[in-house]
Amino acid sequence: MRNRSASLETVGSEDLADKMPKLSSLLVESTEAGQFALGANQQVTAIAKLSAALAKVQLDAQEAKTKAEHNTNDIAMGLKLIQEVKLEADNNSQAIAVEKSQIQELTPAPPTLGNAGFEDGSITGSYEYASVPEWTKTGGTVFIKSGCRPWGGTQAEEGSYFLGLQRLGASITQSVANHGPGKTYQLNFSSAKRSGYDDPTLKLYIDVQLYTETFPQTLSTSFSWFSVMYTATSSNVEFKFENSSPSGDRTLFLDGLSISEVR
Ligand SMILES: [Ca+2]
Repeated sequence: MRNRSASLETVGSEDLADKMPKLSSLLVESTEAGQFALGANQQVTAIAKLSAALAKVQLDAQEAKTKAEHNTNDIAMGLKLIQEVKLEADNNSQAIAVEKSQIQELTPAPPTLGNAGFEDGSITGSYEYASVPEWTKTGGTVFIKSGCRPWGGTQAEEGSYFLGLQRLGASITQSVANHGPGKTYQLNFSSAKRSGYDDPTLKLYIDVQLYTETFPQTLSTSFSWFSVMYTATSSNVEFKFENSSPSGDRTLFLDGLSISEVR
């Protein structure tokens, strides 16, 4: 669950100890998962964990207060529980009471393509056939420096490099997490063709579904923007760009990929 907590926004803060006796007892008795209700509509599943360090540090005091911040990975539904607990130790027993709880809503990190502008993978001053970090590739994938003469002098859409898928079957694939199931997104990319060669065609797959096999217009040797809408069915969505041209050198240029949510 990487990139889960990009930022925190407080949506509620109140003394919930009385409302969560079950959680309080869980904190004392075990580290098992507990499920409890918050308000009328919110159901939060939390694994109530107190770190060993917290207990060791505090339990030798007669009374101590501290704040326990639970691992965000243990909180379902994008909510984070922060609790202020009081730890008391007497001769025979150790007790932990929840004094104050605060619920924070995690703002999930947006789905983001890695190496989306192909700036990572080569430092060539002209062009270089290479694997593409963050992507799984097949066939001829070539990093091309912006303005490189042997590739027609095309300027990168962004940064210093763009990627060429040289022939039929050349492809790059990447799975991107952090989508909201059921939400609609737009995949944006910029594309161009190699100067002096026939037009390439593109197969764009999103979660195995073929979205397009040709471009809506003849590709230019200068980059142009394209976009495709899709609806996520799970957090992970796989993107595959594949050169589907007839045989011969019909290099397809890609640069400036991004994902934006459609609201
Ligand atoms: Ca670039």
